[in-house]
Amino acid sequence: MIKKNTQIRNIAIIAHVDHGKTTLVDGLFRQSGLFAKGALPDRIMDSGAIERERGITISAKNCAIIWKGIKINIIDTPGHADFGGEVERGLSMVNGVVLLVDAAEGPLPQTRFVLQKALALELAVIIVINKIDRQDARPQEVLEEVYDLLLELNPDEAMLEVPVLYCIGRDGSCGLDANALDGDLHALLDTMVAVVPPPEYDDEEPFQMLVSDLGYSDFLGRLAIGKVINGSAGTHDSLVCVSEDGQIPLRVTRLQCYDGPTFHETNRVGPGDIVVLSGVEKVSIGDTICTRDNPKALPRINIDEPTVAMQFGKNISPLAGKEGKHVQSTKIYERLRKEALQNVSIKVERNEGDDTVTVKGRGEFQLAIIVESMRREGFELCVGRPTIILKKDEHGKTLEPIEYLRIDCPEIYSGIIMEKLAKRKGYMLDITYNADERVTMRFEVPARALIGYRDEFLTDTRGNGIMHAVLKGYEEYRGDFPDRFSGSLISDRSGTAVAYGLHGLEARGRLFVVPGDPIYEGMIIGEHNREIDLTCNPTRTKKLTNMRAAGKDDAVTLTPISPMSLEQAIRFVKDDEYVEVTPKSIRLCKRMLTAQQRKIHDR
Ligand SMILES: Nc1nc2c(ncn2[C@@H]2O[C@H](COP(=O)(O)OP(=O)(O)OP(=O)(O)O)[C@@H](O)[C@H]2O)c(=O)[nH]1
Ligand SMILES: [Mg+2]
Repeated sequence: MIKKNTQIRNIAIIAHVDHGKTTLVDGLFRQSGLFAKGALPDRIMDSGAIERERGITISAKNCAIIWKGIKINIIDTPGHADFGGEVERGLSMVNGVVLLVDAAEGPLPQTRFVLQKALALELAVIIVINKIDRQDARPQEVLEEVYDLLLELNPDEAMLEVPVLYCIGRDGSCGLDANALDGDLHALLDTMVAVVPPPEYDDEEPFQMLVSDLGYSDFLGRLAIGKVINGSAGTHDSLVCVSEDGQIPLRVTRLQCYDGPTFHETNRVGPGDIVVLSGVEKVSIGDTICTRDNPKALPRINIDEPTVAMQFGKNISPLAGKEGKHVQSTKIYERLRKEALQNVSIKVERNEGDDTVTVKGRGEFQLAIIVESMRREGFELCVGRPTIILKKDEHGKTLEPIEYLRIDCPEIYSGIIMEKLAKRKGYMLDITYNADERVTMRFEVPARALIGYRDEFLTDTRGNGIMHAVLKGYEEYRGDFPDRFSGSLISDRSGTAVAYGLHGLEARGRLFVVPGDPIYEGMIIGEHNREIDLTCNPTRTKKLTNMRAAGKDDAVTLTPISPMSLEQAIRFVKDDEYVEVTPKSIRLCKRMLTAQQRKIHDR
């Protein structure tokens, strides 16, 4: 018989990036009496080092609070589109979502993506118009926009009955009336309990748990995290993990449940709860853990396909091995394979013949974060330019993803933007002239155009432009255009960069190195003004004559350079170039280091 576990609610918080999900979870912790204000750092769920540094959520994480005797398991999800797989994974555990929408920005592309996923799973929705303390907040207009989006995604009048709350997540305050908040978050918690259905289970089925996340503890080893769909299990039970390639017997060594941002041990777990089970080493996300007598796999979690691919390989530079401790390609492959176990939206394929690995994911930012984690762990590696994964239709025609791109910027920059997007096979749809001499332009552009263009856009608009892209769909390939409309300045020898040599090159383009930097043959030391590559000698010193003293002539003044971030470097390199990444340095180089090799290849 189908029953309900009325003691539990499972809820995910979803939104576009930065709309305040993680901050709201802090507020919910405080409201439930877990922590007093100021007792903990802000955004406690952003526990990863990179998450804290960048102030963004990268992986979806579970936590739990007790509200009026009911346990609410909450999943804080990331809002950045590249981590969309994490949202899909998180939604596999819940019956309802809180859709946060920034009261000034309104619904943005990722709001649509996450809401679409939630509606497809028929989850209960609670709308929270957040950050109504913003000076530019326009809560009523934003609510209308959210209704429009809801009705567009699900044209059913019932959508207008969805509960709406107004909120200042940062102050831990919400209410039904935007002009009179309650001063706390009880209304949101009450709504969660009232609106989100409790998890259902079949009391005739034996234990079944769907693994939706993996963790690791030095003490307990691998942790399988997920929702108990049916039945119950206790510590020391003998169970089986049904994976894609067979059944793995296991004995439960420990069971834990979420308690605030951490967990507590328990002897028995029941249906509907989200639990942490230890005792199985070889487990993947999507596996079912169930009884040995009646092993029945649940449907695996559905995740959208990867859209971007990037090559990872060992560091080919002559400076390899000086700054990192893991340098061999087998180590790199092993590390990436482990990543794919934890990270449902990435796929890792070893390339026969050339010792490299292709990693496929949902965006170049997601892949850059993997590179960043690896360099912090002491890896050295080379990575190539991210490329968009193309598809073929049933007639064998090549298709590519096309994005709707919305740009908002001062009118004076509209010309250069139109010109650059036209060169990248983008079509303009319309332009509106707004107040304060700004324009809103809409384009359809190939996704591959946006990889390098984002950085140029920021430079071209002096940081005054905003762009948002959302996938339109796959269309016929629009033809080739260069990855980048400039060439590279390539060092023709190894040595050390010298002020005199660099000064002579400044007229040729934008330099990436400063005097004293180590240089090697094939290293890219700058961006050439023209479309072709130029080899040069950045180690050149002034010829000494017996007439003058050397010291005086070396005192040239160079234009200051801003070092490239890892993400900028990845988006900058062309197909035949690599980014060399070590724990301490980011350098760029040609895949073929010597001029001779490159010449032979070009013939
Ligand atoms: N004005 C205002 N700012 C807020 C409020 N809540 C959060 N913020 C700010 O919004 C920014 C983003 O907050 P987060 O909680 O990290 O947003 P998020 O939705 O978790 O972001 P991602 O997980 O990266 O998608 C931070 O700078 C917060 O301080 C609020 O109620 N009012
Ligand atoms: Mg967050």
